[in-house]
Amino acid sequence: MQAFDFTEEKISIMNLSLNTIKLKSVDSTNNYAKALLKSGEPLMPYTVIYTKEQTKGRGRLGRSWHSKEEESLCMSLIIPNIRSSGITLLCALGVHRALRRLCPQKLQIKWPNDIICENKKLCGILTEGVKGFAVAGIGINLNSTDFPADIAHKATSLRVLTGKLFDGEELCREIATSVFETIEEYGGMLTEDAIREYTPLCANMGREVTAENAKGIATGIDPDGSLKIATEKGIANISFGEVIVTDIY
Ligand code: BTX
Repeated sequence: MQAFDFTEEKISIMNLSLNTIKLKSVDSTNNYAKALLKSGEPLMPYTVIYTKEQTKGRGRLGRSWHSKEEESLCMSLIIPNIRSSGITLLCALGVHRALRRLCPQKLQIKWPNDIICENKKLCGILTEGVKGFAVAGIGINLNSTDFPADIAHKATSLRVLTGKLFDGEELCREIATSVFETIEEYGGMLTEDAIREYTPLCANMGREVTAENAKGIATGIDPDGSLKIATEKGIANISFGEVIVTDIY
C-alpha cells in the first residue's frame, strides 16, 4: 500500500484493541480500506482508517461527501465476517450511541444510516463489501459553522448543535469503539433486540416515504435491514436506493 504520511496506533479501550491507521491526507478512507483489503495484507482485528483530510469523499449512489480539515471527521472501519446485510444498520446504531452522549438534542437515524438532528444531516455512512468484509465509511460534521451552498439547508454539525469544538482523532476512537462493540453485542446480526433498539430511533417510522418503486408509510425494519413500507398495494420491502421522507431534506 502507498503510505501517504502514515502512523499506526494500537490502543485498548474497554475490551477492544483498536488498530488505527492514521493518514494526513487521502482521496477517500473507504478507497484506502478497500485497497488494503484487496492487497491481501494481513489485518489486525478492529482496524480503523482515520484521515485528517479527505480530498474526494464518496457518498452513496455515486454522490460526493463534503469535508474540510479540522472541521470534519472522516474514517472507515474494516469489519470482518459479514453475516448479515443488516450490518449497515448496526453501524448506524453504534454511531448513534456514541454521538448521543455528546449532544443534548434528539438524534435520529434516517434509514438506512444517516444520523440526523432537527431534520438535518450530521453524519453519513457508506457501507461497501469487499471479499467478505464490510468497509463502513463514516463522515461526521464536527466543527463546521457554514457549508457549501448546495448542502447548507440540509447539513448540521456537532459545533452548531453544542457550541463546542471537537477533536477528530479523539472522536474517531469513541465512534470506532462504539460501532465495534455494538456489532459484537449483536453477534454481527440485526437481531430482534437490535431492531427493537433501532426502530424508535428511526426518523422514517410512521411517516410518509417515497422510494423508487413504492410510496407509503414506513412501518418497520426486517431482519435483513430492509425498510417496510405500507403502500396501497400492500407491504413493500425496500433494501437499497434512496428513500425520501416527506419534510426531511
Ligand atoms: P449520501 O449519499 O447519503 O449523502 C451524500 C449527499 O449528502 C450529497 O449528495 C449531498 O447532498 C449531501 N452531503 C454531502 N456532504 C455532506 C455533509 N458533509 N453533510 C451533510 N450533507 C452532505 C452518505 O452518503 C455517506 C457519506 C459517507 C462519507 C464517509 S467519509 C469517510 C468515508 N470515505 C468516503 O469516501 N466516504 C465515507
